[in-house]
Amino acid sequence: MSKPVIIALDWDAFYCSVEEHFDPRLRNVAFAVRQKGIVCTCNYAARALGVKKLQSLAVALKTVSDLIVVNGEDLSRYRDASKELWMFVRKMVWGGKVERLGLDELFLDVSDMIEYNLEFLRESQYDDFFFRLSRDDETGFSCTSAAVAGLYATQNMPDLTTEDGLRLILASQLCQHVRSRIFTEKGYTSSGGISTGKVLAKMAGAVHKPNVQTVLDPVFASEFLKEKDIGCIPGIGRKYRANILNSVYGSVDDVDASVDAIIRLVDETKLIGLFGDFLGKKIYHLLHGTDTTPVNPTPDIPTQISIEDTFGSLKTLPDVRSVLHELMTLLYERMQIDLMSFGTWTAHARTIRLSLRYRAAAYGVRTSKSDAVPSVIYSAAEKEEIVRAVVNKTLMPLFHKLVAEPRFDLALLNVAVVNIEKQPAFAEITGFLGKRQRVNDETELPKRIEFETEDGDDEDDDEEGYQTCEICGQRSLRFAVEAHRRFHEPE
Ligand code: DCP
Ligand code: MG
Ligand code: MG
Repeated sequence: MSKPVIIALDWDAFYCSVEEHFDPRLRNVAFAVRQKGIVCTCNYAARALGVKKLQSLAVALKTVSDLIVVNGEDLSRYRDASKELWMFVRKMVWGGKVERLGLDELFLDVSDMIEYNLEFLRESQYDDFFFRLSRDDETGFSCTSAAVAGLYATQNMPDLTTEDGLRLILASQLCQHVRSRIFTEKGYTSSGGISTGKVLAKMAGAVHKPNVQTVLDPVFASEFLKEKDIGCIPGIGRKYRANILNSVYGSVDDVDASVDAIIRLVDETKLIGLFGDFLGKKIYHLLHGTDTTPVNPTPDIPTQISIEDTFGSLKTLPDVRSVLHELMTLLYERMQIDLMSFGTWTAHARTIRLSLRYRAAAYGVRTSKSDAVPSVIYSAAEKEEIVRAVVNKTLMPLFHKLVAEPRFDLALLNVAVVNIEKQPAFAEITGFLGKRQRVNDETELPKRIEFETEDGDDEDDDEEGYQTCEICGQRSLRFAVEAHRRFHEPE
């Protein structure tokens, strides 16, 4: 069995690109998109001037005093653009094997498209040939197998003399074609990564940005990974990084967190001891570039949407309430991404479920209770109000039904919506991306948002109540910080 061929796409400065579609004059200026006091992203012109993603707005304005700032708190236009781009790309991939990750990333499993086209390449004696995008008609594009389209992640290009190398070279041509169609037909630039797994493809795609694609032959995976901090491997992240470093060095500070160092010190057995069988093996493969998690095509409407968090120990009702508030906020945002199109709920979830695991319970043993999804979720009320209502009227009562005793000690909370049905009234709505908003040249660019911050150097704690954990860097709402801090405490 040959290895799968995966393309990862990530839209460049995504929220900025969406804003530029609404106001094309933004294309020519440095600007940032803000949410609360944070620059959630900025365009590449602003990055060239020193503005950074996820910087506090106060700091960004110190760097570029006349920075244009656009309010990005209403996610609906980003959600709609994201969905439209996903649908567009999905039509180009056989079997619709496209998985969405968040709003701006896609994984395409193009293995069978590449396999089929390898034959035509052989027929053409490994010369220029016609890449067929369809089995039934003659759509496709001319390409050459002699060179990689785009750049490569290490010093070496894929080996043209091996079948795996050839597959990646064909996939790079396909990726180029897909990206160029996205640009010409939808007006979005993207960065692409091409490899034999999702994680390697995603990491390769991040090497050269923006509007560039990068190939990584897995033969060079260990060379590619060896100097990287283990925390930048998607799927490891800060939490597991801290666990690994603490177990190896007894500290997370001033230690060698490179992949090379860690794989010398930690073998598979040790990782299984730290994280359990499933996660331990997964982390082992992530560190060795051999993760084989398949592309899981995102359905039009998911069967369930679920958000959870784990804790060292969660013991008090106020902590439970604050965690539920955080989880419900994330769940509501996910529901909006997955179940809304162009401002309309195209599907409703009927049931909401709260699950938990006691600290003393065996791994995988959960208890849960469900209730009807309250109608407030689909109302026009503000997010904060909706979340508060669901926590108070549905989730806390469910929690009390699940946990009758005054003393408890929890290791996991999960909130999910299930029983998701398409709204019968929903008719296909065509998108806005093809249309450019008419702009009156007389109108001015968006005014800089007047935004007062206490003198802006304190990036750790913003006035909206977020605080950054000094141990792992996670941003939590202030009321959740206590619960989060306890997570770091030794048991
Ligand atoms: N985003 C956010 N908060 C975060 C991370 C991202 O609101 N903590 C939003 C803003 C981004 C979008 O998600 O536009 C996609 O995130 P990326 O990390 O892919 O960043 P960009 O697409 O903006 O830039 P890049 O060109 O680096 O991919
Ligand atoms: Mg992006
Ligand atoms: Mg991204």
